[in-house]
Amino acid sequence: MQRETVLIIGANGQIGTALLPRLRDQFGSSNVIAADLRKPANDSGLFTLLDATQPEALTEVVRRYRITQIYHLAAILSAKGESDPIGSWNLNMQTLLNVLEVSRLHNIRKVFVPSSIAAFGEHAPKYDTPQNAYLDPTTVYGISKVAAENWSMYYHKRYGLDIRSLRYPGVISYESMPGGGTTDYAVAIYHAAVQGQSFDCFLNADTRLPMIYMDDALRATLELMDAPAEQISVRTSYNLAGMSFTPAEQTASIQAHFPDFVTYYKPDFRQAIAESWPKTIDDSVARQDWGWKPAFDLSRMTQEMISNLTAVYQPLVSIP
Ligand code: NAD
Ligand code: AKB
Repeated sequence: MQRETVLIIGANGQIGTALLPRLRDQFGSSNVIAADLRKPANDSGLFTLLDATQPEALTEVVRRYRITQIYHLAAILSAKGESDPIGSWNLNMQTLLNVLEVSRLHNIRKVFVPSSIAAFGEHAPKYDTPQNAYLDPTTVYGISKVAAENWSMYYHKRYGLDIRSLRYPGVISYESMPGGGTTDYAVAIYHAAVQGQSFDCFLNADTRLPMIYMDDALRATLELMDAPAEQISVRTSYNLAGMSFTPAEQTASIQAHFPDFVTYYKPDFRQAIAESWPKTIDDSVARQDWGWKPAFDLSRMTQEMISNLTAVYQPLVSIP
């Protein structure tokens, strides 16, 4: 079997922080190289500084470590992207095109480039949004995801690149804070609850969105990447579902643990973004092709988030 050497670009982000240890378990620590704009504070594994907008720098890393697989996680997310549309487009597209080109020129065996529920817009059905729904996103982030899906398909068809992708819902995790998305509230709410604080939610109480617990998101990623190529029928990006809930339902699930917990609803510009996205996702193609099945529902996720964040905050709270 060929030895694999894996590069994770954007390794310090919300997903990279949690994916890195899983890839180290799978491939061995000396075969996984984390790359980002800044060095992580609490990780002593193999790391290289990399600005993935710079093609020569990316090529140098791929050559130096003899990379065979790339997980490309660097991006500007939906809410942050709206403060600088052209800058966000440039970053999202330049890093993607650099990854595609270096992969083509250096015979990278497998590439993972995530998409998002943000690829959908006003004319996709809001419930059970199908795999092949119309894609007319309202954010620059969503536009960049649709473009990335099409570029991925192009490199697969034209050059035979084995590139795979998931349309992640909002990912919820305790390992690190999310990086500027519309679904960030669904992580921040747990941090407030565990610290005994109330929570100001930037979406309305009844705004239903598709979400997924990090554990499920990572398992989906690794299962997709491990699936035999002939089972992959979608080379744009697979719909992926975990659960769907509203801020009010999430608040109620937290109140089962902290009865006094209160959420105040103060919608801002992110409300319009959330309303343009699906409410529930039909992921039947992923289920059929490579056997996807989520394990976490809202109450199980809430239990895990509270238990893990309590372990994080307890020592801090008890310091006099
Ligand atoms: P994040 O914002 O938390 O992390 C992105 C990382 O990329 C950061 O550490 C950042 O420093 C790094 N980065 C930015 N520009 C870079 C550059 N030029 N060169 C190298 N690194 C750079 O994002 P995330 O939440 O971890 O998301 C990872 C991927 O998954 C993104 O493509 C995102 O669109 C996608 N996704 C995430 C979610 C979610 O809920 N987290 C949902 C859907 C899709
Ligand atoms: C965001 O809210 O921008 C991300 C996503 C769903 O892509 N979490």
